[in-house]
Amino acid sequence: MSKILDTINSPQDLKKVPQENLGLVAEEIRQFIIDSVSGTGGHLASSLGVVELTVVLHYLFQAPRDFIFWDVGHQSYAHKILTGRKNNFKSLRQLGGISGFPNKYESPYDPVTCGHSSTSISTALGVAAARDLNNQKHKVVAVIGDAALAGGMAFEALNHSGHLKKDLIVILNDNEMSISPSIGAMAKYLNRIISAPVYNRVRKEVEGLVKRIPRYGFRVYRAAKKLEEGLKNLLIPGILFEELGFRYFGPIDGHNTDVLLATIKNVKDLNEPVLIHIITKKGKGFKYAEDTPDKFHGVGPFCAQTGEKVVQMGSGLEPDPICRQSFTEAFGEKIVELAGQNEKIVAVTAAMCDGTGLTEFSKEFPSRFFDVGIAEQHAVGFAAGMSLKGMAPVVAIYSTFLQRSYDQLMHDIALQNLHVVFAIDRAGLVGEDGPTHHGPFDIAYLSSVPNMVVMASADQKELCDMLEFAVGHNGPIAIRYPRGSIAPIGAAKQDIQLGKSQILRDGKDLAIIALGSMVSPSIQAADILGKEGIKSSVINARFAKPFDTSLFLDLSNRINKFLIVEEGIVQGGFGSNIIEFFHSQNKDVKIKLLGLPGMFIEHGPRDVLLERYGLSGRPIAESAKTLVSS
Ligand SMILES: Cc1ncc(C[n+]2csc(CCOP(=O)(O)OP(=O)(O)O)c2C)c(N)n1
Repeated sequence: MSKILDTINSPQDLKKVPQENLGLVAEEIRQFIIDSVSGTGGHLASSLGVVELTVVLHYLFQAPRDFIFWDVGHQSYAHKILTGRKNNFKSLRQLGGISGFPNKYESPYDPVTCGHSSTSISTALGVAAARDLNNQKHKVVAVIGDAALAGGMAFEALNHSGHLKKDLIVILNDNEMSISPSIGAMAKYLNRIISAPVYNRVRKEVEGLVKRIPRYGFRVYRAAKKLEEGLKNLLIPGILFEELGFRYFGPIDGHNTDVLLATIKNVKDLNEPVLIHIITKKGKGFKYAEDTPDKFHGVGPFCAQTGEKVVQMGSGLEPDPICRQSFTEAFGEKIVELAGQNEKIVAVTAAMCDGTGLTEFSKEFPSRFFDVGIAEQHAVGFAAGMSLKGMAPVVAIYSTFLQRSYDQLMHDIALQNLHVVFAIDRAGLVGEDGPTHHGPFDIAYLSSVPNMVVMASADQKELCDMLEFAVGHNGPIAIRYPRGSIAPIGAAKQDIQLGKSQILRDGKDLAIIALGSMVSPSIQAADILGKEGIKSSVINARFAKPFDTSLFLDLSNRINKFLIVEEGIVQGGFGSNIIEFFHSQNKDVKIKLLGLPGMFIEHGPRDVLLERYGLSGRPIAESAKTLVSS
C-alpha cells in the first residue's frame, strides 16, 4: 500500500497534505524511524517522542526561512526525514553518512551543528535579536526538553529573553525524562503544572467567559486577567515562565496533531516571548522504548519486533572475545570498592549516571551520590564545595561535557588547589556520535590549568590503579580514558607514582612515548618494527602533567628520535609540551608528534577513525619508520 510519506521529501510537500492526515504522516514517520534505527542504532526514544511536534512545526512554519532549533539535537530524526534526508536515512551515523545530530554542513534546514544541551534558547534569541536589527520578518523556534531546560545556560537565556521581549517561541518538550528520569526542583515544578488540572480548567472557563462578552470585553478581560493571576498564584506554586517574561501556554498533548496545530497556530503571531509546554512520551509508539526509555535513549542496532539488541559482525559492537570490561564498567566497579573503604568518597554526575558507570555506586551509597542534572558547571562548583569540607569528590564526566566547566576547573578548583578527582570518560574519539561528542581537547585544556595533575590510562586495570592513586592524592587530579575497552597491555606491576612513567620496551633506534589509549597500538607498532629489525623503546607515559622529565632526559642521552603518540589534538597537547620541555633543556632531539589534527572530526566507527588519523598499530609503525630513516 502506498504511503503518504512516499510523497514527502520536503516541508513544501508536507504542506500539501490535508490537515486531517497529519496524524497519519506522523505514524508513518514513526514506523520509518523504528525500522531504520533498528538497523543503524541511534537516539531512538527522544526522536519518537517529538514526531507529531515535528510534523506540525514543518506544516506551520516556513523553514529554513523560519529558524527551528532542536536542543541537543538527538531528537531531530523526524526533522531530518522531512527535510530531504529520508532517502539517505539508512546511512545515519555511518562513516560518510547522515549525522546523528543537526549539522549545518548537511542541510540548510539545520541552522547549527549541535549535540550539547541547553543551548537552543540562547542561539534562538540571538537570531531573533539580529533579525530585528536587520528589519527582517521570520519566526524563530527553540524546542527544548525538560532536562535541558534545567541546564544553567537555558535559564540564562530565558532570563535574557524576558528582558529583550523578542518575538521568540520556545517549545518545552516535557517527557519527565532526561536519559533517566529528570531530577531537580525544575522537574518537580513542571510536574506540578501538569498535575494542576483545576487551574487549567478554570483558565479555560475564564477565557470562554471573556469571549462571550462583546461590549465590555476589554474591562472584563482586565478583570479576568487579574483573576487569572490570582488563580495562578493560588493554584500553581510559582508562575516561573510568566514571571520571566514569557506568555505560557499549556500543558498540551504533544501527540495530538490537531491540538498542537491549533495551539501553535493561535500563538505563533503574538510577537512576544512565548513558551508552549507540551507533554510527550519518550519512546512513543515503540513498546520497548516506552517501557525502558533509558535503554533506548542511545541504542545500537536492535530487532524491531522484539526490542532485543542485535550484534552485527564487523560493526565494532560484537561481544568482546574475552568478555573484557569496558573502561566505564571498570571505573564503576572500582569506585564502589574504594567508597566501601573510604567514607569521604562522594560521586558527582551531570545527568550521566549510567553512561559514566555510577549506577551501582548510586545504589550502594545513595547519600553519597549526587546527580546534579545537565549542569556541568555546577557539578564542578559543587564538588569544590564538598572538597572544602574534606570530602573526596569524584566527578565522573565525559571529556566533551567537561569543556563546559573550564572556568570552574580554573577558578573554583585549581585556584584553591582543592582535592577533586575527575574521571574523564569518552576521552578521544567516541565514534558514531561525531564532532560534538568526540573528546580530543582535554589534554590540551587540562594541561594549561595550574595545580592540575593529568593522567591517562592504558588499560582498565591501570584505570583502577590510577583511581586509587587519585583518591589518595591531595589536589585537583584527572584521569582520562577512552570509550570501550583495551586488551590488557601486559605490563609488569609498577605502582603509580606522581609524574612517573613506565618503560615497557627497551630499544635503541627510537623511543615511542605513548599516552593512555595509545600505549596498546604503540606496542603493536613496536612489534611490527621489531620484525623489520628496528628496535624501539616503548614508554607508557601515564602522566601528561607533570610528565616524567627525568626519564625523558635520560632517554634523550641514549636515543635521539622520539615518537610521541596521544589520542588528543596535537596543538597544545602532551607531545607539544614535551617539545617545549626539550627545547628549554637545549636538547637536540628529533621529535615527531602523532595525535589528532586540531579540527572537528567526523562521525564513524572509532577504530576506523583511529586508523584514518594514523593512530593504530600499522600507521604508527609507518610513522616510526619514516622518523628512523630521516
Ligand atoms: C552539556 C551536555 N551534557 C550532557 C549531555 C548528554 N545528554 C544528551 S540528551 C540528554 C538528556 C536530555 O533530556 P531532555 O532535554 O529532557 O530531552 P529528551 O531526551 O527527554 O527528549 C543528556 C543528559 C549533553 N548532550 N550535553
